[in-house]
Amino acid sequence: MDDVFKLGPDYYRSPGEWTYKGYVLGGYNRKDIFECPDFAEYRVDDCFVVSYPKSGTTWTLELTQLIMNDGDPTFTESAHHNDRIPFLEYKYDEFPQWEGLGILKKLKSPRLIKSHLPVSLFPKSALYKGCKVIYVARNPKDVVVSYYHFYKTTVEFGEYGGDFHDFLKQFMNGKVHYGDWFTYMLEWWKYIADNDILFLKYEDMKKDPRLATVKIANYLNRNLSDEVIDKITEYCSFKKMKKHVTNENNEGNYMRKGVIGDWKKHFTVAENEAFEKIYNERMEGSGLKFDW
Ligand code: PPS
Repeated sequence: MDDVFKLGPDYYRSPGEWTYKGYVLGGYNRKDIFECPDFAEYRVDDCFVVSYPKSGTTWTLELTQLIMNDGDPTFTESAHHNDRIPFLEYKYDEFPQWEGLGILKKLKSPRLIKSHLPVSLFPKSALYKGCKVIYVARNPKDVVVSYYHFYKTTVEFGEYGGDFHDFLKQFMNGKVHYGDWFTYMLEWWKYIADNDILFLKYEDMKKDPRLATVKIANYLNRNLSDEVIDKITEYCSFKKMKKHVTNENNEGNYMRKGVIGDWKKHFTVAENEAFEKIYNERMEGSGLKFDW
């Protein structure tokens, strides 16, 4: 690791943090999801939206839920997104109402599920069953910026009080929830190449949000009119979503800025150079490119 990202032994650890097979996980990640992957009784028409945190998960979930409901926002507007979209591996004493499996079991099919699990920890039964999986990726410089702001404002992360530069070191050393971005991304990327998974990039969604809606609808075999596609896309614009997704507890941290390139306001020149070097080494040969 480049000196720029050298991490001391007293780096930040969030409450209840633990490690499983090399992946750092949060106190809100249930431990039994890996040992007993079948207990959610996955259904063939379940649809997962999977991503490394801060990559556009919430946006993709909202689009997908509206598509599943043919553009009707009644269900979307009925509750905060945490109450209507189960976060599979979430279980936290302070917010028992958001236990992912509890919500999942109450839902009617087809069910929409959020997960940040790396592919090696993802429930195999869901993958073998042929459940739909939509994977959304984002350029990691913007991911780490978004993650830093989320760590600062989120109870489950202990409301991190350090600065961005220390947080970047932790990120580059894989010492944040869900671990090393490069390992996570490359594992999923390999799996995506051989399986029927819809792969989306945050930056493409920003540049052509309507196309993202069309891609998700096609993947889910939903035949929607142009008018409904337009309506869903517009409903999920950053401005509109900020109004209907945030609540008092989470004001600002799910819907912060919603732009490409905010990293330019956070990285120093030296950090950017060191990041580029590591990025090129780690991603070499993957064929995966991002807009920065
Ligand atoms: S989480 O907590 O991991 O589920 O977060 P996630 O939803 O993956 O990522 C949050 C970032 O996505 C931005 N966002 C959007 N950008 C553009 N358009 C829409 N509709 C949208 N919805 C969410 C959100 O603002 C976070 O990025 P940052 O850079 O922090 O603004």
